[in-house]
Amino acid sequence: MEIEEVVLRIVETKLEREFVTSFGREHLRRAVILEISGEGLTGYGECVAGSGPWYSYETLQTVWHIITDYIAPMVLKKRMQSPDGFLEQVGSIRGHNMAKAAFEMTLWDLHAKRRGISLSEALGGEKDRIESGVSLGIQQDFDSLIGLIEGYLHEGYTRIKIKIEPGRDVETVAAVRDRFPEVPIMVDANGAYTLEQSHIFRTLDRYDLMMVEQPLGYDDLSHHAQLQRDIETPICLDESIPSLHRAYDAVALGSCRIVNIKPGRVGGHIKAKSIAGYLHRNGIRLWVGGMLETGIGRAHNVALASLREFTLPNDISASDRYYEEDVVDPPFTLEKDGAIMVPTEVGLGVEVSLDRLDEITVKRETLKP
Ligand code: OSB
Ligand code: MG
Repeated sequence: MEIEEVVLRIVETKLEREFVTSFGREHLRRAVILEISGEGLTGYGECVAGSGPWYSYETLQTVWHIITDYIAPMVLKKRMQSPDGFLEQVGSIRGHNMAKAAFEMTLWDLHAKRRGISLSEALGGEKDRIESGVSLGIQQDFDSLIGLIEGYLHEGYTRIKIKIEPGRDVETVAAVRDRFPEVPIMVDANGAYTLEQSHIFRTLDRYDLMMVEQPLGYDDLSHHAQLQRDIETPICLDESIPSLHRAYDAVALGSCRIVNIKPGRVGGHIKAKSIAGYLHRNGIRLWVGGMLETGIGRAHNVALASLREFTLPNDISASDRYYEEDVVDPPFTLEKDGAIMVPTEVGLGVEVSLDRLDEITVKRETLKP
């Protein structure tokens, strides 16, 4: 099909609750949203790049630049049978996975709509519901953390992820474990520690955590391998796995036992599927991570998580955990058993509310061949 138009926007929306990690705090979420149209159909996608280069070097502005100045000119005017050819078309662009992923994922929605099937089906998903966990930012004090966890457990979430950083780790985990002896708990350090601090993770071994996510630096696979040999708790990598080649390295070195795959981090759905397939065959357990997406990005993550390789609870929570009003209708909600249903309608399977999108748009540009 011919791509006739690409619309880029930056949207800005307030998070229900400030999100604090070892690399920063966020109250307003800004994101690039993409619309790609052709033959009377429109696909939607969302870019996971943040306002600053903290989680990754990409930012809203680098994504805007790479898409408008490089990706769109390479792709507009070209006939596109399916998203398969896209990565090859933009293969001369080094890195910038988040920009590529946003475009590729938008093409997947368009492709599924053209075939008249759901995105989950287009990707080869088999599950009709996915397991939902919740990720909590660093809190001011134990009481607010405990109170927050109580609330989420009451809502039905079956796994709690707590962000940690040096100085707010062992005591926090001990307090939470003491209050909730049976709840599946994991921690995420977003790369805030070094191998010299291994003793902290040896101590955390006492608290029966499901995993510790990204304890060491984002580019440090060999130290993760040393740490994994030293502790019992499985290490889960997030930032350290941006590509299939890093996945090969992590398996070869023994850097982790679990990986959190974010399609936006690895360059889109096709890359996510190939990394998931490889890791699954090599005994690494998987789940789908999140980046505080609006309903558009969430719908993409839900579709990916419906593949059978993803066996652990995902960082995909209900819409109201992130935003008072989502940009999709219906919003994502939690079932009684803590699951999220995989939409079965065509494409993303949820309606994108253009009115809501316009309300929160702060910048917009239309590109045509
Ligand atoms: O490390 O998983 C992370 C959000 C922004 C940047 C990095 C991370 C996160 C989360 C949020 O943990 C998970 C979610 O979207 O529910
Ligand atoms: Mg993480």
